[in-house]
Amino acid sequence: MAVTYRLGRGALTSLPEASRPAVSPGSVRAGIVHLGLGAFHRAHQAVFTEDAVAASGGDWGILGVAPRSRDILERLREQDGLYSVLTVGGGADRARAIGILAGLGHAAGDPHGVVAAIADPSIRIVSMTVTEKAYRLDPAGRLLVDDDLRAQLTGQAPPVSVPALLARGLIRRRAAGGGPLTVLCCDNMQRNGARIRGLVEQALEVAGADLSADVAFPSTMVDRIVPATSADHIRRAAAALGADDAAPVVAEPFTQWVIEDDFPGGRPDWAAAGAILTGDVTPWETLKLRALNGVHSSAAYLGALAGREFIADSLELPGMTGLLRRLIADDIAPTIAPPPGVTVTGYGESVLERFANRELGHRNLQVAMDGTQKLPYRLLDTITERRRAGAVPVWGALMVAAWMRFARGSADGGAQLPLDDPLAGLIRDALAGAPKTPAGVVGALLGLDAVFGPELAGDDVLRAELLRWYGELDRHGVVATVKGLG
Ligand code: CS2
Repeated sequence: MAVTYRLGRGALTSLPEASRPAVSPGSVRAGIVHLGLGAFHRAHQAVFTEDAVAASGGDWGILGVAPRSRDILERLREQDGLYSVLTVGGGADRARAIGILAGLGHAAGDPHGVVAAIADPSIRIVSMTVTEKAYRLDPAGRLLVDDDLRAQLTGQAPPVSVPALLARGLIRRRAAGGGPLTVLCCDNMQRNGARIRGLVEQALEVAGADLSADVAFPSTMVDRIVPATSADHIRRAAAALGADDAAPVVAEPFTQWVIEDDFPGGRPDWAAAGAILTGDVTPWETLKLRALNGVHSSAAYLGALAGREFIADSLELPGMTGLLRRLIADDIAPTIAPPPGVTVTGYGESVLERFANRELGHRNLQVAMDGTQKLPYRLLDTITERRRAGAVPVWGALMVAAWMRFARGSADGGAQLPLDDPLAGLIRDALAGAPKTPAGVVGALLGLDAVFGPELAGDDVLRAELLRWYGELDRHGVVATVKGLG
């Protein structure tokens, strides 16, 4: 009988050669504190960083901090910080163990330990993938400071939130002469660097401090589809690896990272790992947020309403790819000046191919969650720009109407849809106080200032278009509506 090993340092020599980490685990000292140990970071930045260190060296190990969940920490601890990335689609499964984690931390359990790590002079980058909602920003980009956050910022409560960890970490670092630092946001938000700078400045102000000149906030565009790991993925990772792994992540073959090159404390040689270092990320991030994420969310809302489980199923609805192509060509493309050598429609085609990767098992509901946080960057910016140009973004409006139907909490067939969103309470209150007619629902949701803002809410042309689509979806359902459009 074959012996099954558990992934860990002791099992490395038993792994197939192609599955072994590119660096020797534990041999690389930490130079990066990363907040957010979720699947995306482990399949993206961690891989780029391991490859960069393997190519060019440097003390750039990652101290991975889980904000809340202890579960992932325990699994990783039992495996000496090792986990595998299972790449699926376009051929046989491939699993590779990653050994760049140099330590593990827990923000909820030991916030002061995380603050101390941020202040440590050997750390020169603090990066994060904590999802949009963790930044507590309003649509205008202002930090929402409530009593709880104020207490965290002023030292009356433990700094467990992301703004408080950053602010208190920077204050302590400055006092200790920790040296230059880069704060690197790797979440899907437009101008993510500038946004985090604004957030940190505001948080420091509340804490009675200011930002030292040697902290940089470059923007980044991150891209790799990394769905939640399923039991099937765990089995497949073990088969590809020849060892059991309790913390694998699954990803598509494609990966891309575009980074604004502003690192006063130095950085790993990410270019050697295939990242693009540039002076201006804006064309890349606009392209990605609108032509990938905007299209992803659209497919997710329509697919979920039609009762489909996975993104790949949504794409198979008759008319769907044709409709998404129209969204890209008619509404999104005119708002984008793409990077040199890239066309928006060509990019859109590659995106649709990636979404069709059935092996990923990417659930519509996963992409649909946190809609109020995602919609602004993904669809509403496109709509705002088209309206300012005097155009009617017909397809964009359909997608927002689909979100509005999704927010009601039931699919076309009557099945319940969970509303997993930090503003779920506000949405429910708004809907409860409105007539159950299309005009009632559209009006109530457009009135959510935290999502739409006055410009869109006051736009009668957009309101009429939303109402028209909402009515179509209400009368005919997604399947019939999409079939007639693609
Ligand atoms: C997705 C993204 O879950 C979602 O909202 O749209 O996570 C998407 O898979 C990545 O941004 C791709 O890089």
